[in-house]
Amino acid sequence: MNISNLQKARAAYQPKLPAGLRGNVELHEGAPTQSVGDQDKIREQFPNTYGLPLVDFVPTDAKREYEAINLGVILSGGQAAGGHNVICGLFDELKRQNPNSRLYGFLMGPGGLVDHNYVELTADVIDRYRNTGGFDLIGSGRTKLEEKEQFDKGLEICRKLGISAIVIIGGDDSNTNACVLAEYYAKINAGVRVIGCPKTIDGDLKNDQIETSFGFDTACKTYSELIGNIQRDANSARKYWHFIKLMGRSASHIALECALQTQPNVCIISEEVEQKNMSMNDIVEYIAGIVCQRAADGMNFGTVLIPEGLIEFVPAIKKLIKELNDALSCDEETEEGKEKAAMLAALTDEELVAWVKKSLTAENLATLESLPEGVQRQLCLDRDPHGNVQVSLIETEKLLSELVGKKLDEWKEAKIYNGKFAPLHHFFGYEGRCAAPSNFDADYCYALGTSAAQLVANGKTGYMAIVKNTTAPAEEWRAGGVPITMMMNIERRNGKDKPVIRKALVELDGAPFKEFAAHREEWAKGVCYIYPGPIQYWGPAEVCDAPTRTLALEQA
Ligand code: FBP
Repeated sequence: MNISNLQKARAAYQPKLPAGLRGNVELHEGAPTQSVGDQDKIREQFPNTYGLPLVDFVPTDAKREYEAINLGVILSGGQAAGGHNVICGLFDELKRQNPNSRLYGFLMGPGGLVDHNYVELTADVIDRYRNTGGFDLIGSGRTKLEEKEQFDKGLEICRKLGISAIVIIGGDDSNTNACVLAEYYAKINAGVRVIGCPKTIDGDLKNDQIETSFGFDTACKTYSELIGNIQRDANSARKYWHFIKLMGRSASHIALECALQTQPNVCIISEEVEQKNMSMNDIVEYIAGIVCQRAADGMNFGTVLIPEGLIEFVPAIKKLIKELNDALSCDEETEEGKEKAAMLAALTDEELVAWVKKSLTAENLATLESLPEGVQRQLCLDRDPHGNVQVSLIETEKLLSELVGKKLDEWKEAKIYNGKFAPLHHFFGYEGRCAAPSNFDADYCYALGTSAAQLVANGKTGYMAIVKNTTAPAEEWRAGGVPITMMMNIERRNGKDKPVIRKALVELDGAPFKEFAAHREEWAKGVCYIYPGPIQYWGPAEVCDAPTRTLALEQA
C-alpha cells in the first residue's frame, strides 16, 4: 500500500485512553432520565428505551469473563475525522474482552445493513486505518433507517451473521434513527442492541451530556490553518478582500470557532442574523461599512467568514424558501400531485422561473427579485430529491461580495467611500472533513469506540457512547453512555410531528459567541490576525492536544 511518511509514523500513535476505560471497568448507573421536552409523547413512542439511567464507567480490579459476540458497525452521513478510530477502539476493546468476538462493517452507510453489504473487519485491515482520516474503511451513506421493512431486513442479516449489537456512528438524525431501531428491536425481542456515537463536523450534536461531536476539532483546525494562511497573504499583498464560506449545513459553530482561532475582520453568525431579524441588505451594509472604514485607514484588504447555512437564517429568505418549497412540492401519491409534477416537468427553465414568480406572494417575489439573477434561477430551479430548494449549492460568498460591491459603488457615487474593492472567493468544506484526525479527535474517537464496546458488553441498548471532561488531559476524561431518548423532543419535520434529538445552534448568550462579540469591532478595524498553522501531532501538549476554543470556553 502506498502511504505517506506521516501516515506511516502516525499509524504507530497509540491514542490516549481515559483511566476509566482501561482494562476491566464497572458500570455505575444514575437515576432514571427524562427527555428534554415532550416527555409524555416521547415515553409513549419509546416504551422500551425511555427513562433509562445515565451510565458511567469506572476502573475495577475485579476480573470479568466476557462472552464472544459479533458486532456490526455503520458510518452514517458526512465524513468526519476520527471515524476510523471509533472503529479501531471498538475492535480493540471487543478483542480484549474476548479474542473470539468479531466485528462486521456494513458498507456505504445504513444502506449496507438493509441491502446486506458487509465485510468482516480483521486486525490486518484495521491496522491500516489507525489514526487516519476519512470513512473509506467501510464507506458512508445517507440512507435514512426509518421504515419497519428496513429494520426487518437488517435483522435478517444480523441473524445470519450472529450479530447481537450494532453501533451507528452518525449525527443527530442518524442517532435518532438508531434509537428508533433500538426501540423496535427491543419491542420484538430481536436480541440485537443498538448504540450510537456522536459524529459531525458541524458541531451541532452537543448538549448537557455530549460535550462535542467528533470531527469538529480537526475540521475547524484545518480550515483555520487555511484562513490564517490567507490572512497572512492578504496582509502581505494588501489588495484583496477574501470572502470565505465555511461548511456547516445549518448551525454556525464552525464559522464561530474559526473566527476565534483566526480573528478575521468580519464573521457573520447566522443565529445572530435570525435573532436580530436582519435582512440581506443589513448584512451587506454591515460588511460594506467595515470595507469602507478599512479603506479610509488605507487597508483595502480583509477577510470575511460566512457560514454555509446563512441564507436560510435571513428571515425574509427563510419565508421565501418556505413558499418556494410549498409551491414546487408535488404529492405524487395523489392524482392532483402527479398532474402537477407532469405539468412542471414539461416546462422549460425560463417557463418554470416565470411560473414560480407568478405563484409567489408580492412580499416573497420582492425578496426573490432583490437577489442577483443567477441566485434567483438557482432558487427556482435546483431541487433536492425531496423537491426542496438546494440552499447549500448557493454560492453565498459570491452573492455577498457581489452585493457588497454594488453597495460600495453606490457609496462611491455618494462620495462616502473611496477605496478599491477586489474580492476573491473560497469555500472550505471537503478540505477538512477527512483530514488526518488531530490528537484530540484521534483520542476522543478511540475512547468513544471503547465506550461503545463497553455499553454493548453491559447489555445496553438505545444509548449513545459519551466521553466527558474533555478539556482536561485525556487520562482524566470520563466515559459512559446517555440514553438517546433523554436528548429528544418533538419537532415538526416534513409536515409531521417527529421525535428527534434537538439540534444545537450557536447560543448567543454562550461563552464562545460572547468572546467573539467582545472583540469583533477591534478585529474589524485592525490587523489582529492569528495564524494557527497546521495541526501538529508531536510536540508540546498546548500545541498538539489543545481542544477547540469553543470547547474550552464552554467548559471553562
Ligand atoms: P453530517 O451532518 O452528516 O455530519 O454532514 C455534515 C456536512 O458536512 C455539512 O457540513 C454539509 O452541509 C453536508 O454534510 C454536505 O453533504 P454532502 O457530503 O452530502 O455533500
